[in-house]
Formats: sequence, structure tokens, C-alpha cells
Amino acid sequence: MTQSVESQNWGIIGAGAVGSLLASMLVDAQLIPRFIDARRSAHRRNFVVEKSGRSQRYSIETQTNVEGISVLLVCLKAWQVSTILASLDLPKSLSIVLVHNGMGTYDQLKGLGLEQAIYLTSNTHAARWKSANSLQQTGHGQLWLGHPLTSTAPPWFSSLEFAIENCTWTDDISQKLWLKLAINAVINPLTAINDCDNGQLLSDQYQATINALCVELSKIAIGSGVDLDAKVLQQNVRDICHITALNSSSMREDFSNARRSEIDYINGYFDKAATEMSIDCPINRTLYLSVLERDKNYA
Ligand code: KPL
Repeated sequence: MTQSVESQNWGIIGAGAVGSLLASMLVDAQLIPRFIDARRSAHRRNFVVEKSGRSQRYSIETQTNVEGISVLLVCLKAWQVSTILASLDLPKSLSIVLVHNGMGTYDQLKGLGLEQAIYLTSNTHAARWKSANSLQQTGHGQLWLGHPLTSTAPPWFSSLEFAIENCTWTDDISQKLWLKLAINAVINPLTAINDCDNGQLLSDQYQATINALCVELSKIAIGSGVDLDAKVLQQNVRDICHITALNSSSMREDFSNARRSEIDYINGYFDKAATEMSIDCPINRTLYLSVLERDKNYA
């Protein structure tokens, strides 16, 4: 079954850096997305995006509900997802695409009884706000899209593939998600706790901790049925630290902006799985509890 581009109406919930970057890519592909924000009355969101050295102005309509939307990109923080989606009146035909760090929200949404098709992504396209309305793309990454139960791409995938750089359908999204989750479980808490850029984790002082943490995370992934070799993970962490050397990780940004972090959905996800399987993972547990303690101030 094909779906014409005219019948696709794209919504984005979460107008942060990643949500706004993806919105700009959809506009460039003439897909005319709308932001969804139930807290404010309808308005237009105006911002500038600097991509590959060029600045372009965007003005995107913002509506308060998902009326008329057929595909909804969810670019919220992981801990906001279930509460905010549960507060909206979602048509059964809506396709929901989760674009956030961490894992656990799919099960939360299914637990709430959502019947809509929920797609998962592993995204490494990155951006940061230079000022309130000026966004800079900081990483040309990749967006993997998949569904936990079906290997067939949805009819609207070709539009997304056209609009988003390096957008690929995978019939094994779980593998991609676990790898990204493990990379985040290393880089995010270590950069947040040590208040450093991603690239600084390449220095000698962090190598023993990173290597031992990768061994723990690999054991948990393998125990969960995911093929994630510790050495492959270590190499991936090093590669991402190189590619994003000057980036401030999203968790470090949460720390400096006095926001709750996504630790429950990253190291907390590993910790829960390790506990269920009785795997001892002291480094992951220490990082998890340390960030969780700090997060108590921002619940
Ligand atoms: O996804 C990221 C994040 O900051 O959350 C990484 C890959 C660590 C890049 O900064």
C-alpha cells in the first residue's frame, strides 16, 4: 500500500535542538511539518538553522493537538514521553516515531494501552542552540528507523528517507538501539559528572573506567539476547568521542541547565536488566546512583 505525500501530515512534539533540526530538514524537503505544543495557544515558531555553513530562516506552525497529523515524531526527553503522549487525544491511525536517547518508553506506552504503531529510532544527528532562536547543526549523523515487531517499512518511510540525511530502515532496530544506549551509558554520565566535552574522555585517565564499564554493559546486552562485544563497544565509544569531540553531551547540558537527566532510561535501563539477570555491574550502578541522587533535585 502506498500513501501519497499529500496525505502525510508530519507533526513534531518537542521543539528542542533535535526536534527543530529534524523540522528544518522536513521543511527543506517540502513536507511542511507542524510542532505540537499543548501548553501554548497556536502560534508560529521562528528560528534560524546553520547547516553546513549556511544559515536559513524557518517559520513553523505550532498547534495544540495532533488533529490532522498522520506521522508524529516524538523528540521529547525520555522521561516526558509517556506523560505527554497520554495527555493527548491520539487517533488510532497515527504513526508514532520515538526519537530520543535511552530505552524503556516503548514498553511504557504499550503498558498504557496505546494501540498506534510505534516506531523506534537510533539517531546521531546533533544540534545545539547558540541562542534562543538560533540553532547550529553540530553533527551529521544517521537516523535508523525500525519497528520491534515488523520488518516492513511504513508507506511514509520514503518521504522521511528523502528528507533526513542518512536515514535508513532496519529490520533489527534492537541491535542499533542497544549499541546507542551503551554508548550513551558511557559518555553521558562520565561527561556530566566530570563536566567535560566528549573528546576529553579520550584522555588516559578515563580509559580503565571506560573499558571496564564497556565489559559490564556488554554482559548485560548479551544476557538480553543482543550481540554487543565489549571491544566493539569500546571502539564505538572512542569513535563517537572523536567525531563529537567538541560536543557537550546531552546529560552534561541537563546538568548545566538544572534539568532532570535521562539516566533512568540509560544507565538505569542497564541497571534494571542487570538486576533481573543477577549480573554484578558495579561501575554502571555507581554512575547510575550518583546521577540519580543529583536528579532528585529536579523531579
Ligand atoms: O547522544 C549523545 C548525547 O549527548 O546524548 C552523544 C552520542 C553522547 C553525543 O553527544
